[in-house]
Amino acid sequence: MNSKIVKTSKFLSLILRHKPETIAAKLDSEGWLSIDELIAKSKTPLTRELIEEVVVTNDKKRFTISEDGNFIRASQGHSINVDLQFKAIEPPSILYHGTATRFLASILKEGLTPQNRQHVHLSATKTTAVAVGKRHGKPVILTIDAASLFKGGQEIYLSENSVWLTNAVPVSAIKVES
Ligand code: HQG
Repeated sequence: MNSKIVKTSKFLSLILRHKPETIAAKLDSEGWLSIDELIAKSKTPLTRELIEEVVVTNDKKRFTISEDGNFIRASQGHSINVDLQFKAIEPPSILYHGTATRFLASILKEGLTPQNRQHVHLSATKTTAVAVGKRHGKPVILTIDAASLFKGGQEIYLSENSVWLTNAVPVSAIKVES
């Protein structure tokens, strides 16, 4: 991806997941922002073509454009309070969470909690989990007993861009990969 696309993707993440107030914009309750408003308020040069290119080429498909083409939102990863109306579905029996070794003691004491985001993020593959963990330091993979969470009635969601999400994971459902 070229640097203009990467820069725009990071800008969209900031506005659509974390701080829309940076450009004095407000997301609706489901996280949508009008594309015209985004372009008008953005301080960096933004065009509809550039936005569409970011949406289509984004490695993790982080953003979605509404069916009518007028709105954009992030598919997951928010720290602000939005309701993406996820539907709970049955997860694979095992999911993975990549984290850094420095967080292990705390995680094994209190379980996984969303920290600054709305959900705990889980992956279907170890490879993704390693990449996620590396962002924080020396990676370590946790195996999550998603089947037992599901059987216990806990809601687990799959975002449009295939990230598994849940509210928290208790210590009893976590194993450290050796
Ligand atoms: C850790 C990226 C101490 C947790 C990725 C993680 C993902 C605890 C960190 C998405 C803890 C939070 C999310 C506890 C959890 N004590 N540490 N009790 N519970 N933690 O960035 O999962 O590129 O908010 O293990 O692909 O790393 O942004 O979450 O290390 O899907 O699209 O607290 O971000 O996607 O860090 O990553 P994050 P994450 P994007």
